Amino acid sequence: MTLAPEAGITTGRELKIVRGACPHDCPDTCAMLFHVDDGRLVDVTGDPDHPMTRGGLCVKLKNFPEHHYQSDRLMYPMRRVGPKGAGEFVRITWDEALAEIRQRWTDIIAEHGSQAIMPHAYLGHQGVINGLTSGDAFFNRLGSSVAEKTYCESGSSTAWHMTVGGTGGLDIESMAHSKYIIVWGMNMTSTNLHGWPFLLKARKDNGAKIVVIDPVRTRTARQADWHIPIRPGTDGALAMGLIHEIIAQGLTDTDYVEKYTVGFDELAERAANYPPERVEEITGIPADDIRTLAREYATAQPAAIRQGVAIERSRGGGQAIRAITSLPALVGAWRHVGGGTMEMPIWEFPTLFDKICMPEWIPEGTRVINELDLGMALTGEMELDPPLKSLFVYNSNPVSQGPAQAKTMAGLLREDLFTVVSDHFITDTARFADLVLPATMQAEQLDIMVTWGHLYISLNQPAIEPPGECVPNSELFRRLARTMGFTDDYWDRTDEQMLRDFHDWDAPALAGITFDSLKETGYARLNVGLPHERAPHAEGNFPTPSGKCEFRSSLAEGGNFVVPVWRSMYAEMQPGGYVDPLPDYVPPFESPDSSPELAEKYPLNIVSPKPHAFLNSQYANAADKQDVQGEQRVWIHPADADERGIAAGDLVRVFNDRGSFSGPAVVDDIVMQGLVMANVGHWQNKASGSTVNTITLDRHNQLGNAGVYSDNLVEVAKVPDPALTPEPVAGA
Ligand SMILES: Nc1nc2c(c(=O)[nH]1)N[C@H]1C(S)=C(S)[C@@H](COP(=O)(O)OP(=O)(O)OC[C@H]3O[C@@H](n4cnc5c(=O)[nH]c(N)nc54)[C@H](O)[C@@H]3O)O[C@H]1N2
Ligand SMILES: Nc1nc2c(c(=O)[nH]1)N[C@H]1C(S)=C(S)[C@@H](COP(=O)(O)OP(=O)(O)OC[C@H]3O[C@@H](n4cnc5c(=O)[nH]c(N)nc54)[C@H](O)[C@@H]3O)O[C@H]1N2
Ligand code: SF4
Ligand SMILES: [Mo]
Repeated sequence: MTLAPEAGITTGRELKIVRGACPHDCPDTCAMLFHVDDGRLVDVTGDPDHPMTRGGLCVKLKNFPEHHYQSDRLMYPMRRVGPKGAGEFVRITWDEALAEIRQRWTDIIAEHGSQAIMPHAYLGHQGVINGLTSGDAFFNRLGSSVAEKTYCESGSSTAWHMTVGGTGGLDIESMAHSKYIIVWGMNMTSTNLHGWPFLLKARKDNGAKIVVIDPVRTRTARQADWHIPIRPGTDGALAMGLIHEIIAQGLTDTDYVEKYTVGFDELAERAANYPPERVEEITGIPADDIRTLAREYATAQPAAIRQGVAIERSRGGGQAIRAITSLPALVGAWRHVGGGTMEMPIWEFPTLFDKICMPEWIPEGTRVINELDLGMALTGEMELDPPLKSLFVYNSNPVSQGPAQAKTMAGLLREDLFTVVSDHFITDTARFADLVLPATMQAEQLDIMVTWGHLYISLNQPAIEPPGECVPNSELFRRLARTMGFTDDYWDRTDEQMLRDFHDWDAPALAGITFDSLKETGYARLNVGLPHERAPHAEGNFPTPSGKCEFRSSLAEGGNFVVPVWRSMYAEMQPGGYVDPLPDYVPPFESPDSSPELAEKYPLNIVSPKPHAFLNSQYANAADKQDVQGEQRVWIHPADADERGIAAGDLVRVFNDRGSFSGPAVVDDIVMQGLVMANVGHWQNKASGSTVNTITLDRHNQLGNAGVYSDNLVEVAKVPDPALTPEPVAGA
């Protein structure tokens, strides 16, 4: 929709405001207004009327127009001219780029078969036609290896589905009605900024207590009423301990449990193994605090739990989330508006992922390779027949965001690997490409944004022309389809037609909402009840096989399975694997407790949470965002620093057998003793070489195949003479 701005009347220039929505992998999915002056994007503001956005964008999206006009933006297809990894490219035409792709892929397919090609995508863009799944139909049609995408939320979503089914759960806006709120493993004031005011409102209006469970005294924890530091990867023990205490103190809602849950007796028996004293030993949380938390949580109804993604980032993360997701049913919190728990409400959106992804095009027997295994897959550590000969990366930056950074880079250096990367900039991954392709940004493209943080659907409309020869992912895959000779109707549709076809507009959640109405309003709340009256599980109604909250999961009987994030993945069932029917504490792969031998060499745990001023690795190449975020730093507790002769500001090296990175030390007790913290997202050329994921283990958590970014041991040492020991940068 184009509004009529008053300013346009006097100047005679064409001034317009176009409705859009933030493209990012962020729970807030803000409604935006693109301000355009004579074809140039001059401002991007938050929509003041949107109940979540309320007129404000975050620090990352401040200066969003400049992101579109950043001088190092990719505008044309480019071909590598220097050695792999050196980042030297020259401009070519789209025709040349597509012809080269056709030639290389045709040769690879003839010699090795199409499974020698692998796509790699994640949530660089979150839209329906440009996001996570935008290339799936193309690659399924090509018969490439299927890429399993479990960077984020797959552990949480698997646990969630096993326990309460595909429900949207508690609405963040309903939390304004809560009386007790646990923010568990989430740094909301950085990562869910527009959700936080609902918690503050609950505190102001209802005297709600806000509790934060986090190994770090984050900016969120500092604003809470109670910060409970916990050793990373031990949330399962705390949740089992809470279950134990709720039962032991006689605080269960027996009526709710009887009517609407399955497996209480077995859960109680399991939880009996977790008295507070044992949980204290595992988690580092005093036993009395565990008792108090259990009592307060059970009795101060409505009680809410906001679950963060960080809980899943350890070996037992999925099991921990099953235990946490069991808590509201145990105390009857779901009875109330503002009670229950929130993982992500994405499951309420009637997006037709099978129409988008076309899983029926996957040739029978096609192998699945998990994206987090990229390093292993490229270096031959994982035995693959045929080996991978080509990688197509879009919407993702695996060198920065994936585990085992050194291994991934070693794989990308392979001369016989044909790598294509579509992106906005020459990222740490694009640096290794043979071809790079330029992608559009949000003000230049059409898309529908669903979200994992609230219950509004939004339409992003293009406001300006794409610069140079940038194309949206939707068009990229249309071009590739034509290049590879695909003639299916799928590729004939315009972006608008795709968006119309990819939603179930007759679904109850979309009652009264049409594509055309979204053109006018920009966004609309799904028809799932209003925040002040919505209590979806007041009377059970869990979308599980039993219709109840399943403490004992019936899905576990099918063996290990991955609930597809956004229902877009194909490795859904991996029969045969044993899955515990009940939640439990599963110790981390790496911690002083669970791997004492390794801890002799590498005694410190590390967490690598989200940067405040970057969105994963995006914006980390912008000077104004770097000013806010600072460089890649290493937070360490004063006692641990003392032991190592480290003073504030010293350059330190963080290392384990997988690699090392370095940065100045921040000596501060905001991190627990025994823990270091370094934010993910920095670019290698801005940090001193490698970045935090160089130390990350490339294994998966037990449920959902998620990554284990919080499950790593390291040692930290002062760098004696920085000039003598620069960090290696592959290819440079
Ligand atoms: N500013 C900003 N916002 C973002 C993003 C960003 O990059 N920057 N990324 C977006 C994305 S993709 C996501 S998934 C979300 C994630 O947002 P969050 O869910 O907030 O996740 P993280 O920032 O990874 O970690 C949150 C907190 O968990 C703590 N933590 C780490 N390990 C553990 C653990 O084992 N147990 C417990 N209890 N706590 C632990 C960390 O110290 C950190 O403070 O944020 C989104 N929003
Ligand atoms: N150590 C550690 N590692 C982590 C995490 C952590 O907390 N700690 N978090 C994990 C999580 S939760 C996530 S979600 C992942 C995120 O991993 P990624 O999704 O890989 O993260 P981004 O940095 O957002 O990279 C996306 C890339 O897509 C590009 N892009 C954006 N829009 C478009 C588009 O429209 N078209 C194309 N072709 N490209 C586009 C961006 O420029 C960027 O380079 O990282 C994971 N890695
Ligand atoms: S990144 Fe998140 S908070 Fe920032 S503008 Fe986008 S949706 Fe809003
Ligand atoms: Mo994420």
